[in-house]
Parts: sequence; structure tokens; C-alpha cells
Amino acid sequence: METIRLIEVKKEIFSDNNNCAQNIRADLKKKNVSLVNIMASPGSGKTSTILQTIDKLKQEVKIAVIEGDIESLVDSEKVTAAGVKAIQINTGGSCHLDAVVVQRALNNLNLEEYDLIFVENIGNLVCPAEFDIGERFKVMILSVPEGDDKILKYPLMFSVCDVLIINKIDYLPDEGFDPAKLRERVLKLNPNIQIFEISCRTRAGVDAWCNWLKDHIK
Ligand SMILES: Nc1nc2c(ncn2[C@@H]2O[C@H](COP(=O)(O)OP(=O)(O)OP(=O)(O)O)[C@@H](O)[C@H]2O)c(=O)[nH]1
Ligand SMILES: [Mg+2]
Repeated sequence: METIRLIEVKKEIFSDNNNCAQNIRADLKKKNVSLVNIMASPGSGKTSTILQTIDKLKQEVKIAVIEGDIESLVDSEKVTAAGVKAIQINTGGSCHLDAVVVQRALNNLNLEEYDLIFVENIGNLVCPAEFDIGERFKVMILSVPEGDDKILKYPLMFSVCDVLIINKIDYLPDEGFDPAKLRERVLKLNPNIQIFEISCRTRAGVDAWCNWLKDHIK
């Protein structure tokens, strides 16, 4: 099993974000690598979705993962156990990743070796939405137990994302979550967003998400 590289963030490096994000985007474009920023609340299924995607695509797509957490190596260990290279960023309290710290993680990867790099952002629906990290796609995950009203409380996150994954559909039907109502509200706010309904538990819907991703990172 590969060892996990750990990057601990000191507060002063969170600066000069937009220039750095543009440099990342240009560099990765040149190298044909797609960076995908996964954002969601704690426990909504970010790591589970990444692991299901790895399982489905790893024969055809060369994948690495940058894991952002306040502390711990827990998610990196899961990714590494799935046979994929992981870089762990521990922010020590900061509630989002920025481009400067993502660049530091990318410096630890041989980019020529990869087609797709996931960034699992810090779990919350607020700050990660405000930071460009040089990604090609912003993907948010909302899970059924969180409720369909989250779009009313955190509209920025829903409006900046290219993809919404509704996870844990194995909990449906649920009186706090009406997928049709959510879809209608999301499309009103962000008409171009792609929406997938999945369950990482049953694997329902995972193939449709993976097929979209595979087609869009070419
Ligand atoms: N029932 C059900 N449980 C799920 C599903 N996806 C994930 N889980 C469970 O939800 C819990 C959290 O999943 P994670 O993938 O760790 O969530 P996360 O968003 O990465 O969590 P943090 O990194 O801690 O923010 C775990 O116990 C998963 O097994 C799903 O589709 N259905
Ligand atoms: Mg996780």
C-alpha cells in the first residue's frame, strides 16, 4: 500500500487565491488532467461517492485524490486502501481549501500519471463555495437525511456548482425530502446544473454519474 503524504496548513498561506487558481487551471489543461472539487456537508457521502467512482472507473481512468480535513488521515486511508494515491491536507481548523494549498498538494503528484484528480473539500456548505481552487468542475453532494430545504439556506453552493449529486436515495421516501421539489428549485437557480440521484449503499445511479464524468473529462 502507498504511503500517504500529509500537508499541514498554516493560516498565512491562505492568500492570493485567484491567481493561483488560474495557474492551476491552465497547467492542468495543458497536461490534460481534470480537477474535480467535491463539496458537501459532513457525512453526506463525499468519500463514499469518490470510492464508488474509483471502483467504477479505475480500469479506464487514472485517478488520484486530494483529501481535505481539519484533522486525521481517515479518508486518505480509505482511498489508499482502494489502490489510489491520496494526498491528505489537514487545515488545523480552516473550513475550506483554497488554491494555494491545493497547489501544494498537486506539487506532490506526478501530474503526467493522472487523468482525474478529486479534491474532497472540507465538510460544509458555506466557505468552500466561495473559493476557486482551479477545478474543472465543482460538484456538490446533498444527502436525503439533510432535507430538501438546504437550497433555501445555502443558495450560493447550489448556484456555483456544475453538478448536484443527491446521495442516500435508499432513504427515500422521506417526508423531509422531495426530490422533485428540490430539482425544480435548483434548476430555477442554476439552469445548467447536472443532477444525479445515487445511493452509495445500493450503487443505484452511480453508473449514470460515472458515465457523465468519464465523458466530460475527455
Ligand atoms: N444509507 C446510506 N449511507 C451512506 C450512503 N453514502 C454514504 N453513506 C454513509 O454515510 C456515512 C458518511 O459517509 P462518508 O462518505 O464518510 O461522508 P463524507 O461526506 O465523506 O464525510 P466527512 O468526510 O466526514 O465530511 C458513512 O457511514 C457511509 O457509509 C448512502 O448512499 N446510503
Ligand atoms: Mg469524507
